[in-house]
Amino acid sequence: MTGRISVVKTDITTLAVDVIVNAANNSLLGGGGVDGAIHRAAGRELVEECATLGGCETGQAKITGGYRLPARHVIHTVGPVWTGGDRGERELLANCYRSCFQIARQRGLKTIAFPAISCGVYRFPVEQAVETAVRETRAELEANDAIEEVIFACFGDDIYQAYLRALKEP
Ligand code: AR6
Repeated sequence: MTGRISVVKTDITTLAVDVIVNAANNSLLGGGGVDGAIHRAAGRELVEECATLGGCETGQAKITGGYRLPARHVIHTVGPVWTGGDRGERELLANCYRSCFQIARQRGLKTIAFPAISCGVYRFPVEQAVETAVRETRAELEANDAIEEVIFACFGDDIYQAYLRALKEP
């Protein structure tokens, strides 16, 4: 299973995969962090398509084209803001991964790259977020042979190391 999971230190906007995931906000109209980077690299057609989508609820996901990105598509998902863990944050984050995989399955997308959803401005504890990402990805790969590769794109060393640790766990 781990053979289909890669952890790389990279800017997600450089990846030529079927789809990259954006850690967006409920408006889907852009923002800072990875969201800002994806919108800058994709060009203004991306925000124009996003504006037709009517926003997105936390834990859900919506797909657009990739425009000037090397990736063919972008799945925009909205992670939870961490407020201590008693407002369903863990389940909402798991729902983000499930929603993204559901779209990938429906569209036949085989290579998918994730940023560390909610681990920046939304302040989700990194170890717990990474554990959720790995658990949901393993469950998907077990159930879905069609996905060829899942890449965890890490911007910082702390997140990169956290993924390596989580993937060592059975
Ligand atoms: N490639 C890969 N990872 C990146 C990149 C990049 N180019 N840029 C940042 N990261 P964040 P969130 C990492 O804050 O916590 C936005 O304003 C970053 O180091 O982008 O889900 C949205 O509009 C961190 O590990 O997303 C929302 O309002 C991870 O991506 C809000 O931020 C996520 O950090 C969403 O907050």
